[in-house]
Amino acid sequence: MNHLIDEVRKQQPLIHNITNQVVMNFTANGLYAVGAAPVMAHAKEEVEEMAQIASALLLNIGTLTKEQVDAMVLAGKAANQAGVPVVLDPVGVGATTFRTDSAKRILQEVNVTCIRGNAGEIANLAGVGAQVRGVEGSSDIDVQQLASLAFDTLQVPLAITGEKDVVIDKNEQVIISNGHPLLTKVTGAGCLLSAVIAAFLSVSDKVTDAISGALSYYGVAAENAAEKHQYPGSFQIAFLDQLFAVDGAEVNKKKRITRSS
Ligand code: ATP
Ligand code: TZP
Ligand code: MG
Ligand code: MG
Repeated sequence: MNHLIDEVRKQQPLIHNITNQVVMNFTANGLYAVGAAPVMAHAKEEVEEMAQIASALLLNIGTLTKEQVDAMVLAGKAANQAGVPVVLDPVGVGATTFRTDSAKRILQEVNVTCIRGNAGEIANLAGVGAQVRGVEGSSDIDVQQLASLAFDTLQVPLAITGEKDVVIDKNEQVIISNGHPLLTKVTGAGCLLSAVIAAFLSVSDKVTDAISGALSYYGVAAENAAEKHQYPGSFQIAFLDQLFAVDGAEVNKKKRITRSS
């Protein structure tokens, strides 16, 4: 079966990003490397129009303000009306009340297609045991059990990423064990991943296939980059290069995925 990365490259989807100030440039370059077209648009005066012409919308609360959260809700509702998939990256949820309340507000007002976060963020969103320190988070609960608990509470397909990634919806749980620890030394590795998931969602109707396809592709690119570069600076550049270089055949060969229903 063809891997969805090849379909992303064929369709070159336009990804509307309302994202944080730390990762905007990395996200735009990463989406270009993947084969998608990025646009960053945050103003409340234009987000609805942009979301409706986009192939997918990313909402990332990494450097949120009240005005930006209002814009995210406007964009999300417009995307919902137009049938455009929406990804939420709840950066730092649990670190402050404002972050937690804002992510919950978005989930209440917008029909989100996928939530992607680390274990601490997802555990906080779901109201189960979690530690979050700034934008980094973990949970004491086994990650597969956490995924089930979080899905039961949130009722939104989600991806919990870390050493192994877990994707869950109402039908199945998928585990992807590609990736490399150097990704944790590059700021925005998670944020870009959420934008890449948005691109994959725009070319597939099956949500868990889109998310796990994005995760396996992203992990293989990181593994390739780490074969040649063991320091974060050169790894970051090599990773962008590998996002560009890796194709579906290579991902199909190297992906490590297990499924349970
Ligand atoms: P954090 O802020 O806690 O670093 P994040 O939002 O940056 O979280 P990560 O969970 O680090 O997101 O996920 C980003 C990518 O890094 C994913 O592809 C994930 O599989 C990969 N990754 C994270 N930790 C590891 C690890 N220890 N080994 C392999 N891959 C990892
Ligand atoms: N501070 C606010 S947003 C941000 C930081 C450091 C980027 C977080 O990126 P990621 O992808 O979650 O590591
Ligand atoms: Mg990170
Ligand atoms: Mg993150």
